[in-house]
Amino acid sequence: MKRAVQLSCALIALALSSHGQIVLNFDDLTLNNYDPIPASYGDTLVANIADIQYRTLNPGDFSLYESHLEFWNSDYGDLSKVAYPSANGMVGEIAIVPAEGYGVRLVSFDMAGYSHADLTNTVMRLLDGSGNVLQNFAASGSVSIQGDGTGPQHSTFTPNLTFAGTVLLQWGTDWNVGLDNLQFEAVPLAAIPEPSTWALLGLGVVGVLGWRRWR
Ligand SMILES: [Ca+2]
Ligand SMILES: [Ca+2]
Ligand SMILES: [Ca+2]
Repeated sequence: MKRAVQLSCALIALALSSHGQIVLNFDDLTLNNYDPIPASYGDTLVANIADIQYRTLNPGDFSLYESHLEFWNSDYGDLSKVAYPSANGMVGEIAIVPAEGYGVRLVSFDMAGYSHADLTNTVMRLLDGSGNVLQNFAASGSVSIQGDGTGPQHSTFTPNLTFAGTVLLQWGTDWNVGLDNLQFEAVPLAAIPEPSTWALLGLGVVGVLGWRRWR
């Protein structure tokens, strides 16, 4: 029993360690404003991530509008080379699809308003591959995004969310809010405790304590 608990603790420590993180920043792309972000962009940048996908969605039902995001070089706050939805009023989406046996830890991302403007997202959330909301930043209706230089010239969000499958980031509906510096990594499924695992671990700790007391 004790050995099992130590093993579980070791796996949890692995889940919390940081290694193999990537920052998707679009900075190595040479494109014109309004160009689509290539569908293959970022696919080979990090081990154990099978695919990164870019989409623009309709705002009402989140159905597909176009199978890409667009690229802009500058003036989204102090960010350069950013991604934004392909039409105004739409929702941008990036999907991080892990390889078999892996999940995703989404560490952080930056957003800023064009052109050097403070704006708002009315949609900003993380979802799993089935469309279940994992985290809703706009639960109160909107999220302020910096950009005008009065205060920070961009906003940084640090969800640090680990999930045992595909993670989607959606934001909108103003195409003058751009995304940059999306930081994430692949995490082995074995290192991602599920709620039931936590419960078993708790029982294990109780068991060890009980065993010690009995001794
Ligand atoms: Ca891709
Ligand atoms: Ca960039
Ligand atoms: Ca400001």
